[in-house]
Amino acid sequence: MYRPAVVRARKRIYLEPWVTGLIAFISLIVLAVCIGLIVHYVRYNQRKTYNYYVTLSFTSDKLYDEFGQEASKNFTEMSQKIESMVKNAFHKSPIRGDFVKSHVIKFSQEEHRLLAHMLLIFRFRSTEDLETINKNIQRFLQERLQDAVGPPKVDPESIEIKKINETETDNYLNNCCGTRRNKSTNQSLRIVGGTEVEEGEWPWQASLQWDGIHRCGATLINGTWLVSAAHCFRTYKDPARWTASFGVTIKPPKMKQGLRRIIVHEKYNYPSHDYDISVAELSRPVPYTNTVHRICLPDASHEFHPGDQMFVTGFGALQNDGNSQNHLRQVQVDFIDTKICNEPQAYNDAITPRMLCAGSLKGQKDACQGDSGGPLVSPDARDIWYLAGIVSWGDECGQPNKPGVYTRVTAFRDWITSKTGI
Ligand code: 4AZ
Repeated sequence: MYRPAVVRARKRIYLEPWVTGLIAFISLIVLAVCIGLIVHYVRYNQRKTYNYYVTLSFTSDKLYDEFGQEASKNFTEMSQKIESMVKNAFHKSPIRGDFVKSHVIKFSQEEHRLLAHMLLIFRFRSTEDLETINKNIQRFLQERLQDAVGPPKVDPESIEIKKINETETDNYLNNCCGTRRNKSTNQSLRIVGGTEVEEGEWPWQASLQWDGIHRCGATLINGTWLVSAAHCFRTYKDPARWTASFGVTIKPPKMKQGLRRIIVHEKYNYPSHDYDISVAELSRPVPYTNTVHRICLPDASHEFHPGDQMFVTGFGALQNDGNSQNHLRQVQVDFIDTKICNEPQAYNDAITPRMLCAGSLKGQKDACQGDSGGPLVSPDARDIWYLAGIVSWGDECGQPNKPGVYTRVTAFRDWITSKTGI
């Protein structure tokens, strides 16, 4: 059956020009309000870092001589107590969310007063007024430290705070031993095949080069002295042909310096590798920067334990008899008890009291050729890093039951002082 097609006429809506104008106007206003709100939200939530240099006087049951020396156990204990008192002072204040950290950089003794010098770091919303912020910080410190239980006991009236810029803060931190700026969270399994590190992660690492070719690692312990292994200098002795480079790549380096003097331990023994330690003096001091500065040396009495976090770093080979690397690598290793390391299936009593073992009994986490002389490091509770060992020897690299063997730095703490004054 035939059905006629139904053709519908389309209706067109014509808006009056003033209605179109009104809609456009309202749309523009809505858009402007949205942009305004977004800008306000971003600006309000953007936080800016504010750094302060704070000095405060305190009384203690300990004498200055007992805790004044940087990186000593007593220095760390006193710093930790004062840092947590300050942290707690802000934790009970309205600016607790803005507090980032407190860091003692040194102690001093002036006119029978003990002074702690510290950095305070905050992140405030950028809308807040500087004057008010400064006043509040001073007020909270004075009020809350008055009630803080000691020892040490802080004199609230003595607190002085001064705003400092980022460069000044960096300079203070770079002058402290064992501080790190750039910390990546990705952990590699081993130098053998592990990940490359970022600039500034291990700022004390040096590469020792003979006639421009990487031979060994070393660790910066102050502006002019490096610690390394004795065996690095067994056949290559002339300091004039050695250079030390700094930075995460050997080529190009961040800094390069000649060696003036090499001191090898008098009792170094080959092939047992006992007393495998040396110190080398740079021909000129290296200026401390975010990417080049010194590590802390542990007290002679310090004991590292299984379970302590440890890393070894180096430009060494990725596998036994492999080539050295241009880019620095890291590996997290476990401290291994000497008793276990001396068992027959491991090193069968070859580990002397001047050595320590680290790696993994399962293998794989290890240093290798070219890492020799470089640092095995461990952090304390304040996240300050210490030199625990010097890459020394091992049976190949990454083998099961054959962990890396390191020179035990605590056994040479006094020897290092006798040669370098550090
Ligand atoms: C070396 O020959 C070497 N697996 C360094 C470290 C280790 C082995 C050898 C540890 O420089």
